[in-house]
Amino acid sequence: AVDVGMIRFEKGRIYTYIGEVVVSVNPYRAMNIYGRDTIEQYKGRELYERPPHLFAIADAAYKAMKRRNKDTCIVISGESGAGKTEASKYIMQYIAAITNPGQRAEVERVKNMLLKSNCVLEAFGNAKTNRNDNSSRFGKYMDINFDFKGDPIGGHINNYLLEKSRVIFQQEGERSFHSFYQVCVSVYVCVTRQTDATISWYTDQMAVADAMKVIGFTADELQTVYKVLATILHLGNLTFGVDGDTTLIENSKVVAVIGDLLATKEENVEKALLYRTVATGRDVIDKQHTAQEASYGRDALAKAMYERMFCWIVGRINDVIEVKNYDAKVHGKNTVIGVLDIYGFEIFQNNSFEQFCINYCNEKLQQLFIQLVLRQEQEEYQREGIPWKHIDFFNNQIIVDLVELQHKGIFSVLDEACMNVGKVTDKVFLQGLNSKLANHAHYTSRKLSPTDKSLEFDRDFRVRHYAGNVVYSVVDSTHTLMWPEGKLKITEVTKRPLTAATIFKNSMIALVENLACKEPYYVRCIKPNDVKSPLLFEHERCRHQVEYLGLLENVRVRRAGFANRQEYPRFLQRYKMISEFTWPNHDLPSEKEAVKKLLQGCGFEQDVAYGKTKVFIRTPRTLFCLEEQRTEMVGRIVLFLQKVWRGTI
Ligand code: AOV
Ligand code: MG
Repeated sequence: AVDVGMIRFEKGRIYTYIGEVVVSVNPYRAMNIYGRDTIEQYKGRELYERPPHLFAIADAAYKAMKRRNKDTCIVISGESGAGKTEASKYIMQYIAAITNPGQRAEVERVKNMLLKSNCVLEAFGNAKTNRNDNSSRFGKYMDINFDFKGDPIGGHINNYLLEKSRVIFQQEGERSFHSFYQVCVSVYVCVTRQTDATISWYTDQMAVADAMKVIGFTADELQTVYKVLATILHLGNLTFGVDGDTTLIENSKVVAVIGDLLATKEENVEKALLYRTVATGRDVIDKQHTAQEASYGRDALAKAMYERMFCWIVGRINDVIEVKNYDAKVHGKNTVIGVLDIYGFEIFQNNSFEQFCINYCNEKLQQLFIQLVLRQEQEEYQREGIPWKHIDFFNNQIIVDLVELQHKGIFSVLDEACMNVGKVTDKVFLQGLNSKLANHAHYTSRKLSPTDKSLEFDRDFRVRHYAGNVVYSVVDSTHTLMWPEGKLKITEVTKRPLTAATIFKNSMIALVENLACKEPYYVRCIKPNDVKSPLLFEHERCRHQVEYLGLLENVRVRRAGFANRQEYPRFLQRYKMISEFTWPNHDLPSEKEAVKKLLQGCGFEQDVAYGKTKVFIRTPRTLFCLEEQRTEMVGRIVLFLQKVWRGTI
């Protein structure tokens, strides 16, 4: 399978099907296969009528939605840098291109907004990492709503856990979110000499500002966004010291700048950074931070500001793309195509809470793939009355449980630790994990594997994920998470706000439930090498991905089953000219009987099975033969008609 992949990659054929799953290998170069002419080739076609392409899967999802009134979703998965975000954009472009033939102004407006939102979200939610120069640092699920005509009338974006720690810290070779460089360079380009790099940030910034204006952000709102970005940058310059018993800010000029940006007095900024408010009985008092606490607070503030701004931007986009004035009674059911583009599985030098969430998210999606692809397949054979023998999969449910199980899972242990902040340290948290998970096949730490020097005592634990082993560091995790996520009023006796871990877990469970009730289409992205090369197909690396993505089992299910299936009328319409029994018309009692007769006549009887509504074809070769014969016949028929026309017959 991998060899075939390599040959296809070298020939520039980056898409391959396993059944209805598209496998995509990142070409790392511009491909001339997304233009208007290609779109036309795929529009309204069946999957097997054209070479494999993202457009075909987008069309299949669209057709299913339109013809059968079903909500569908396209789930794009693969590790960091494999090409998910690019794929999601091509899919959206395709859907935009094939809809609204009537050019209705309102629909055009909606399409424009949906497309423009990508640019804005990427500016604020993507960053350069060591795995991908434009890595998504948030998860994104976008619903596109369609009216009864099949035209987009709105949408909704759900965003998942932004990797906000990036605002204050980046690993070697990485960067913060694009937005910071764009805003800085805009100032810079106006006052000083320009280089290619600055020009590119500058033009990006112009494009983002333009997209934001189109979406409906006012000039004031844009200014506010820039001020928040500037505030965060200045916060990063603040340092704290001590004088006797008092903690103080060493560079008070920065405080003045921040006060200016936030339109508040310097004293307020100082107070916010140097004190915390605590409730003692009925009284509320201000307690001074130590210098270290103050710098933790500063970082937490910077992260929270960025995250809230990001969520606010998503919210503003949702306001304008939300479906308005749709009356189901008049217009019929409003259907949905969901497109999921999340952060891919990743392993860094240092992996912390956020990598843990990202990788857990990928486990959840893998679980969904296993269930749905197998379930769909089995259900289809059952429904159609075709005999079927079960095929085994590695089931990663065990790893999902390791993370999310009540009372025993890693998130639960973390939540408990966060309940007792102050008393529970990172070390105690790790001990908690060790005692609860000592016997888990996918969990270990230095205490449990004393000879394993790759793990540090009191700092690391390792999870054997479906896609590889990842060592996570617990340092600062309880600290990072103790900042409450919900709204909290200090004097009220409130329930504990949910922790970031619980919020994320709940959002993932809801996401998977939502996807599971739609008809899913899959794009499985493969990263051919780690150096972003258009020429290099690293065999072992690809083999590994094929393995963990479950593609081999996917192929096996397909092999044991049938590569292709088509409803009888459709099949007959396409191939009837190759058989004397069916061309130009047949006199058999049903289309099913006609298809049987046709296939018997061609000698394909051994390679097919007849279901209740569909004919199942085992090997793709049979389909190719049918296609060839059809092409030949069409040629002959055309020739014949030409002769009739010229009067030579
Ligand atoms: P990702 O979304 O899967 O990673 P991207 O979609 O950002 O990965 O792809 C990474 C880079 O690969 C892009 O910036 C392009 O340079 C290149 N690339 C991907 N797909 C194509 C394509 N079809 N044609 C040409 N170049 C492509 V992450 O967001 O990191 O998980 O969190
Ligand atoms: Mg991405």
